[in-house]
Amino acid sequence: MKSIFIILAFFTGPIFAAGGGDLDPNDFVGISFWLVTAAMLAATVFFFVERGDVEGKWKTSLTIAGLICGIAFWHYLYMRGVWVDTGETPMVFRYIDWLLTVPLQMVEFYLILAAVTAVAASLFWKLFVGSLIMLIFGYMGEAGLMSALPAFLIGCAAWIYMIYILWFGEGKAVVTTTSASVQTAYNTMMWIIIVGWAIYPLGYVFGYLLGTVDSSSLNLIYNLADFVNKILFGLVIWKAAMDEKQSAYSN
Ligand SMILES: *C/C=C(C)/C=C/C=C(C)/C=C/C1=C(C)CCCC1(C)C
Repeated sequence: MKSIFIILAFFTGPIFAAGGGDLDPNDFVGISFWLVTAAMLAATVFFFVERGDVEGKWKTSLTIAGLICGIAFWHYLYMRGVWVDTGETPMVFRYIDWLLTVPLQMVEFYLILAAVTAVAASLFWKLFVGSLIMLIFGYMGEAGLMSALPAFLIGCAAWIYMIYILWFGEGKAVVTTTSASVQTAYNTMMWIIIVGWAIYPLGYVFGYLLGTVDSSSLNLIYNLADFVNKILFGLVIWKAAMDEKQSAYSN
């Protein structure tokens, strides 16, 4: 019953969203906005419905995965509108979305660890500050508040710092002692942060660092990146929860 309300709420959401109803069939960037919007909605519903089917300690993680995709869905409705109506990059919506969803992904990392072991809150705060620095400098570079290249390099340094913390720092030390499914989830999330997240700076390079500003490449690559990183990230957690349930039954 509860899930029916959730599904209804998400299907009525678009009524309140911005315009941009006329999609040009040749506008492949606009179409990518449209596709990712639909995928985010589907993923949101999926994570909220599946939440009821996993063990207690995974429930909050799936809730957060659903929130991340739901927040992105909401922003994509508007981003598509800006792109279709003006042909311009919906930069402010994009960064507001990231500012909300990236810290939530850091909460996910923290929860996965906290579900199985004692983990210092400082781990979360380091990741949180790292992600803020990465996004603030990315924004300054894109908005022209700072030269594109130095802003990019500082953003990359913050990203690498986060990888370091998770791979060699507190994160790694704790996860070696935990259950197999948690360990697999953690490692896969690590690879998403390294390989999946690398798509974003790639978008920035194509968008801003090759001479002229190329908003088509920028938005196309960012849309692909969001699709991979938000949906896949949640699916990894969902799969770990399912694997653990399976092995509990077979014991
Ligand atoms: C759901 C949204 C996510 C996971 C957004 C992630 C964004 C990034 C990893 C952005 C990275 C950037 C750099 C590493 C350098 C500066 C430019 C950015 C902000 C695009």
